[in-house]
Amino acid sequence: MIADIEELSSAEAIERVVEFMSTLPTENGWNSFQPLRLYEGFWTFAHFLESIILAQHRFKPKPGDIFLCSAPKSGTTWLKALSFAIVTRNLYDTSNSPLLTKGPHHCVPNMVGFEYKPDVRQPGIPLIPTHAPYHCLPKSVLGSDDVKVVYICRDPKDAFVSMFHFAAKRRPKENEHIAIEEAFELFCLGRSVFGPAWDHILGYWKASQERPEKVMFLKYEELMNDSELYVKKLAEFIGYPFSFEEEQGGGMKKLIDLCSFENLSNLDVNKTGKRHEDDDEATNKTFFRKGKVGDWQNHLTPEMANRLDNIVEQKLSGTGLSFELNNGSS
Ligand code: PAP
Repeated sequence: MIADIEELSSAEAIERVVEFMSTLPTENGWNSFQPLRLYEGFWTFAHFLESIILAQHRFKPKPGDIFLCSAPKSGTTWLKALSFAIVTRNLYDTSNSPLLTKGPHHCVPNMVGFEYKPDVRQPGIPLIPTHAPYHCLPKSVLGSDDVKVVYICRDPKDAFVSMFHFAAKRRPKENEHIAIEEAFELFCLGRSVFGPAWDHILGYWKASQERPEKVMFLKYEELMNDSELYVKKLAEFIGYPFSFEEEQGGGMKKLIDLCSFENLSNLDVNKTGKRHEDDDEATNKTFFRKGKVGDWQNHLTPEMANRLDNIVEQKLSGTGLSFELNNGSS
């Protein structure tokens, strides 16, 4: 437990957090070069954790802030693109949106490096994305009536498969990638980035039940199945509702098309662009693979799928949440 870092200087706070992180349980995750640390019930990498802990204690919300939350590989890029397009649609149309020339992660950067930036928000854009579990959001946000939280989740089978491919692409070339069976075993034990996946989902699900006016819970599969319905709900929830004219005149549909997997993944910036200046190769494209519901069927055996389904079903039992839509047929 770390305490009393609210009033310290940035440098002192960072030092305290780094020192604290070195005391946390640490295990190899899916590779040996990026160990996972266990913090408040979740496994994650040190570079994520440092920002999460600092923000937990030191983040100052502004009225109108919107937190975009997700477990990795659950629709973060899509939610960022949609939310960015929604809140900036009075500044840009679909022919000059920054999304055409910058990746969604560039338009809406993560909170990583929280303490080093003068402001985590892009000028005029109240979107703050994070993979933090609900209970690890900034304390000032958990108690705030001014901040809205949107969470997107995805069937853990598809999220696992997506994460497995992502990790393979991002590993240093000299490192062999973990076998899918081994990664799956760790995932089922909860040992993955921001795992256990089901606890991440449940934290936000419960919060959305308790505070529906402040916490919105979306599913990747539902967004895919009926984009118009859920994008309309999203825009309303974050306080940027579509007008009747926008809805009927095709403005909303155009925005959905701009943010679709097909459109974004075919833009040059998302084929050859880098997320950070210091990346040595094109990284934007690693955020676009297939963009499908049910791709797990191509990578998991029926036994693996049953095992994960059973774990998730057991954990979600009695909560009112299920992934029944996501059987690969929707
Ligand atoms: P992140 O957590 O690292 O930011 P995230 O965006 O949550 O990743 O997940 C990436 C997945 O979303 C990929 O899924 P796949 O591996 O199963 O294909 C990616 O293809 C998918 N994705 C990215 N953009 C979109 C989009 N606009 N619409 C639908 N799916 C998308």
